[in-house]
Amino acid sequence: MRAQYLVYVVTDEKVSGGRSHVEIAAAAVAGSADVVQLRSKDADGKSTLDTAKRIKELTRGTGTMFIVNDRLDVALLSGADGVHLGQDDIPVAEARRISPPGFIIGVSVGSVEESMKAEKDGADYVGLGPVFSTTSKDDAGPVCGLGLLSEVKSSVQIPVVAIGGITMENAESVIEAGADGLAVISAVLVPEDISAACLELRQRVSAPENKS
Ligand code: TZP
Ligand code: MG
Repeated sequence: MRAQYLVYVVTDEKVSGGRSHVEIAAAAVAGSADVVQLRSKDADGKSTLDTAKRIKELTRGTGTMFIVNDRLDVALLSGADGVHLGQDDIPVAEARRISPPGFIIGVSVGSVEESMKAEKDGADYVGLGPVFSTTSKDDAGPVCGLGLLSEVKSSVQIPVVAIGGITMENAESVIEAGADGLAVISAVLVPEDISAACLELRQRVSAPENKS
């Protein structure tokens, strides 16, 4: 089955009101998120691997894919569905060489050129951002806006996941501009009920006949 990226939850313990990566992931699964990405910037390898293994267990057999940010080693050792790589991480082609068949590799991009290169190198999807300004990533780089999102969408065949400053209010505009997925931190981790926020985000971008 083709991978879905529509509701793509990125974990972040700094904005989740004390909830851990594992708790966030469990809530995302309960909220039928398509993807949960473990993004643990400060923890050491040992504890990141432990966290990843626990998230792998709770996503197993669900409709939620599990992707690890940055750490290909952790992704492979935990049995994750994929890895999300930045421009300065291990190149896609090298990552592919040691990954199992069907392993998902996503790449962060900020331009049409980077998107086309990621596709040529064999990425399964690109993560374009920040589409809007964000307070969740200090070095997020310049805002792309919806115009660049549309340009990227028409330049590559692989799914385009938008990230950065996406809210319940602007989500529909991001999908209208061409995004296949909405990667979010604060929009779903700040609310008290993470699962309900995941469901609401999906609802906001569903076809009118599916909206309640
Ligand atoms: N990469 C680009 S922007 C961003 C990341 C990880 C942060 C997104 O967080 P938020 O709270 O959804 O703006
Ligand atoms: Mg990264």
